[in-house]
Amino acid sequence: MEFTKRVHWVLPVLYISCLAFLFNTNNFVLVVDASHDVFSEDVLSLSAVNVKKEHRSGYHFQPTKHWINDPNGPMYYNGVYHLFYQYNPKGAVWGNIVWAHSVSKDLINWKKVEHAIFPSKPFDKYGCWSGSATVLPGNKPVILYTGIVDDKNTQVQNYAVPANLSDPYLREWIKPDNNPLIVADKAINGTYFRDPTTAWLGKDGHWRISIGGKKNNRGISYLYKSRDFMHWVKAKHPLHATAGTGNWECPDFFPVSATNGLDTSVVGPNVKHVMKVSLDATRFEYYTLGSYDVGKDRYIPDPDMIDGWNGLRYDYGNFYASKSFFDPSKNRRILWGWANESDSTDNDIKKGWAGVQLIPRTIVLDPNGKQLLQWPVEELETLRGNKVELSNKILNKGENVEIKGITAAQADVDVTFSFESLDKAEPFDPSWDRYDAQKICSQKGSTVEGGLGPFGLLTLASQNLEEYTPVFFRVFKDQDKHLVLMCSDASRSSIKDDKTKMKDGKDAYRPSFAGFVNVDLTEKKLSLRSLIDNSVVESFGAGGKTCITSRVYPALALFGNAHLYAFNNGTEAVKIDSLNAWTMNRPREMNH
Ligand SMILES: *[C@@H]1O[C@H](CO)[C@@H](O)[C@H](O)[C@H]1NC(C)=O
Ligand SMILES: *[C@@H]1O[C@H](CO)[C@@H](O)[C@H](O)[C@H]1NC(C)=O
Ligand SMILES: *[C@@H]1O[C@H](CO)[C@@H](O)[C@H](O)[C@H]1NC(C)=O
Ligand SMILES: *[C@H]1O[C@@H](CO)[C@H](O)[C@@H](O)[C@@H]1NC(C)=O
Repeated sequence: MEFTKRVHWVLPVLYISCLAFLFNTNNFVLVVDASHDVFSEDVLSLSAVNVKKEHRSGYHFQPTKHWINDPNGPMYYNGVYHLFYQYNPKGAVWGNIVWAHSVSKDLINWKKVEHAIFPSKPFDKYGCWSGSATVLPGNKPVILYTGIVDDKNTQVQNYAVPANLSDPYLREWIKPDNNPLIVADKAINGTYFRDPTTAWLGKDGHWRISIGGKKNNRGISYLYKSRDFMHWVKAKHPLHATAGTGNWECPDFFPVSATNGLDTSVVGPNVKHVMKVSLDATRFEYYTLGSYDVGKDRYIPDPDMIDGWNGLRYDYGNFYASKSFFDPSKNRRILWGWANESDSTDNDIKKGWAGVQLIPRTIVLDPNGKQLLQWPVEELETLRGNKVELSNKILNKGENVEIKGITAAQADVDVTFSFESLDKAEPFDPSWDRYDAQKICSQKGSTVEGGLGPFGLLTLASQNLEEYTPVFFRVFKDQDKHLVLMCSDASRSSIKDDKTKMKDGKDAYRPSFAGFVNVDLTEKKLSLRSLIDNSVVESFGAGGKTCITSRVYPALALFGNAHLYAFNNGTEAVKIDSLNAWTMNRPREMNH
């Protein structure tokens, strides 16, 4: 993807080579609707002298310093997982992007190897942007990525192959001279033409890929076909397109089942397909479930799917530019997503780093056929250390219980709440926008007393609750059904006020992220798992039906001073049926 924004700030000329100005936001100048965040050379290459440890992740993937964004080309090859990612080797802002490369045998311990792809040829001289890997028959991996060929952001699609297939880590990648493989034709605006998917093989023996873009305000997933992977022809119709959605970045298209992962080429009467796009306009990721008409080579969302800004999201928080891959060693599909900082650019530069990759998630089809279920890969459990348990604990209105005995700043907590009745659920105000869960959560936060809920966890809490990030449920009654709202609310996450620091001049970005949970309440239970990691709170509601990630920067709840509570602020008592919480250890090896 391209790091674009609605509103862009560039540095004025006087600012260049004057580092003192870096921390003074007044020197930023507003430029509306440019295509890029533009930084001067000095900022692009500014290496923090001391990388700040505060708020760095303990077990989420993060390089030792500098900027990262999209995960690229994840794959499993000969017993090794490969993660490539967009990386600025020179500073903590977007720019100078290369494909950094790390390898792992367990998705948890990562070893950094040489950058795999970096600008060096006419077909990628101005940038090596996102793409995907495909393992071709004969066990031959190939990467497709977007190259930038000029200073106008013109995009083409290139390929790269390993220099030595016997190297277990595939350290070196070659970009052959017959690149670029695909250039935009006249019908395509070449500045909206990027992020090729993993290829899938049709019954006709032709490979297919999709590439994201837009025409006017219509988001498009272009379709290209090839017999030999080298010569690509645009199909008559796109794979999919939707009016009014704006530019599509990082499309992902793959089959799913309710039991296990499927290789990207699998089709069949009992297979559903997922079409995911990253919408540049909202900076969230949306998906629909549907069918792939192999005859017409078109994707058709199921009739009950919302195909647009009100649709299902992978995650209702800081989660973007994700990419999935099939892991044949465990027959599963794994999803990687990037979480940007909610911090200001000034703070990112001071910290010396920006961005983490979230914990890889296994994705399957919910047995109800209406959505996906996401769950942290099982390997994460190898990092679990000290454990505490709690069960059958009643929480009356206004009560909370501290979960002691773990490192609350770096923890995995899995809790199931139950309640006796749904009668006290508050009425759902008909004037609320059913699709703006975030707004409802910002009005009905954890401190606003309710009927059934709010109840959940207070993560990264300071001792006297001056700051905390609550992750909680609130149940509403809407005519004949109940609506379950899940919130991950950053609005009280830090007592430190950095209002002046946001580059758009707004208050610090502390959103009350929220989504609804399509869950059956017959058993009167709701479960919640949160992965807490210093500045990351990554949560999974009802077994992964609704996921929300928040990035937060506590001033008090740091390291050993962080606390974890379970709470209830609804008039209906809730019971903690069971709660298991673990201190999370650091991986032995993490990309150093
Ligand atoms: C390829 O990798 C293998 C295994 O690391 C190594 O033994 C061999 O020397 C490499 N070949 C070349 C041409 O570098
Ligand atoms: C392509 O998009 C860019 C960026 O919005 C715009 O400046 C340019 O005019 C477009 N080109 C064409 C041929 O429409
Ligand atoms: C519960 O509600 C009370 C009263 O509004 C408030 O003071 C308290 O902070 C709330 N608890 C939490 C955990 O938000
Ligand atoms: C992450 O950062 C916040 C604050 O700057 C922006 O508002 C988001 O749009 C951004 N998200 C992505 C995916 O870039």
